[in-house]
Amino acid sequence: MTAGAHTASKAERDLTLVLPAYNEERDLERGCLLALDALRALASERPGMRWLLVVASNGSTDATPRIAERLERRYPGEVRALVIERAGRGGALKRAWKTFPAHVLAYSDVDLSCDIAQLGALVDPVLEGRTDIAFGSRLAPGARTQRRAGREAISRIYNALLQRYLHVGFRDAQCGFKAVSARVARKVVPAVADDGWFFDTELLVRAERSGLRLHELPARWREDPRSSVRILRTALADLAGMRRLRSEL
Ligand SMILES: Nc1nc2c(ncn2[C@@H]2O[C@H](COP(=O)(O)OP(=O)(O)O)[C@@H](O)[C@H]2O)c(=O)[nH]1
Ligand SMILES: [Mg+2]
Repeated sequence: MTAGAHTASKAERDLTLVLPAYNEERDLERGCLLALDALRALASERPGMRWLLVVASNGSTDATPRIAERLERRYPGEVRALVIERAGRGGALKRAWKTFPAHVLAYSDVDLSCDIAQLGALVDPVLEGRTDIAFGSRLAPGARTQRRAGREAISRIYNALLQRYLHVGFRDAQCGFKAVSARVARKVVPAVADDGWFFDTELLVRAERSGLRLHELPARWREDPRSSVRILRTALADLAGMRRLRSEL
């Protein structure tokens, strides 16, 4: 580990990777096993690296929490299961990052739509102190993105609105593959009011406005057509979030 990483926080762990999970009984085990493989591979190339995989579920009505607890029992010291009362992906991430502190706090969608082989490329710039936030971007040059035309169009429109109305310098706020430093987790994450899907956007906008460094990683993204996003409701919440941020910042 570099000095940059160690001055960032007193946390003992180098990396906490969270899988936020909502009704994921079908995909959770597969996602967890592949994420474990990726973490072990990463650590084998970085001697002494300490990491933890956390499944953070809330609001699930299926077997997700039980599967997560089974995985925790099967992989002691490597997997932890966290069950949170209130629904929403952002709130789950906030809680998991706070409960399991590390020099780098990351998350990936359970369906691993963003190629988990990119984990090293995501976390290394933060671990080495070269950036404060790294995140997958499906709209950056060099990205390889497969998704339905409708989702692609909505994503492009949404990010164009962010550029126009909030003057952001990044291209894709919503990719489910992000990593932040312990400092961002301490200073910026608690200021993020949104606990749902807008959490990602608010985190990036607040970090950029605070003068922190953002690193966009061209994503290799293959959409899983199964989705928990309710498009209309989420789009309206995103617009309300944009309006709120514009008045607050
Ligand atoms: N903990 C938690 N995770 C959620 C919630 N809603 C969605 N997720 C997770 O967020 C990730 C992205 O969801 P997904 O349906 O794949 O979104 P999409 O790829 O944008 O269509 C998945 O890992 C979901 O399980 C929630 O309320 N709580
Ligand atoms: Mg998905």
